[in-house]
Amino acid sequence: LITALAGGIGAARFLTGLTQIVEADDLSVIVNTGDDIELFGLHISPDIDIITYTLAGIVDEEKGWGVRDDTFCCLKMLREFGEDTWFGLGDRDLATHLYRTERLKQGATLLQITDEVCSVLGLKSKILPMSNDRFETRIITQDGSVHFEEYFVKRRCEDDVLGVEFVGASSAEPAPGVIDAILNAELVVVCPSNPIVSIGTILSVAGVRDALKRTDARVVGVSPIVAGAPLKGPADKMLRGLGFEVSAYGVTKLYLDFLDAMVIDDRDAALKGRIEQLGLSVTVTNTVMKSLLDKISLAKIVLHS
Ligand code: FO1
Repeated sequence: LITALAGGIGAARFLTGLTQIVEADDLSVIVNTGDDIELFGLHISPDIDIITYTLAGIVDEEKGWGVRDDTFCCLKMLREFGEDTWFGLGDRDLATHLYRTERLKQGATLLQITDEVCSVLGLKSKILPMSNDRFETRIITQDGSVHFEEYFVKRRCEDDVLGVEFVGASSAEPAPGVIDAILNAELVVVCPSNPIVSIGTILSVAGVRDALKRTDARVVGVSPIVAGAPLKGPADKMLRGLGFEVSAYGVTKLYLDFLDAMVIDDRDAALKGRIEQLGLSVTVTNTVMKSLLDKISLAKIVLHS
């Protein structure tokens, strides 16, 4: 049994490789819900959808999010009505948000709805929202606090990150199955996702960090930072803004209390000794996943780290 901790695009790429070499029903993925946002009255769970669409083989691979070949007619019409349409909601993708919102109104939990969507899309792996409870990541900028997606998409990560807020973290319970997925796994993989706003959110949910420390599973991290920068997204700005070293070493230190091994990129080979001195084993390999072969090779290395 393998359990992965995942954010959005980086994790989805890695999991594409992993699902080529392990049985899909041996895999559970605990997904960040801190990016969840309400727009036009709809509950949107960007990371859950990215992982679901990717594992279902329907993601728009070029963008890394949304449904392949989607159209944007609804959004265009909303724009004509004068609405602010900074978040790209495709027509097929909107069906997921409409369904989720309707089911939430009927009293279903995020986990139940995720199960339903996965079942319709034929997914064999278990996708677990980190929590059924409201959780919202907000970024403190010079203009005040903004929702993570507003910082990320609307403001294009241009603000300096003065702080990060996890609204709801103190009361968020892990979704049913999250703690068991960590405790019952043989391997836990911390995907190459943003250590603050994708993995940090999951770690802030009650009991998750403790389960990672207690589990007998081997816990392996994959660094999302390569040669001092993330391949995509604002992880460098965030780490720097919060006073952490922007490197595979800095990421390792954030996970040190529960990690057994770390996988870092060839370009960071010089950091191997320093990370090993923290007391864990380090594998150096290509972590930049361009082709399917890159994804599979990395997954194989992680399985044997
Ligand atoms: N990312 C963007 O850069 N621009 C968008 O307009 C956008 C829309 C979007 C819609 C649905 C969805 O599931 C994801 C979407 N994303 C978009 C990706 C998302 O903002 C981020 O990649 C994650 O939240 C970070 O993990």
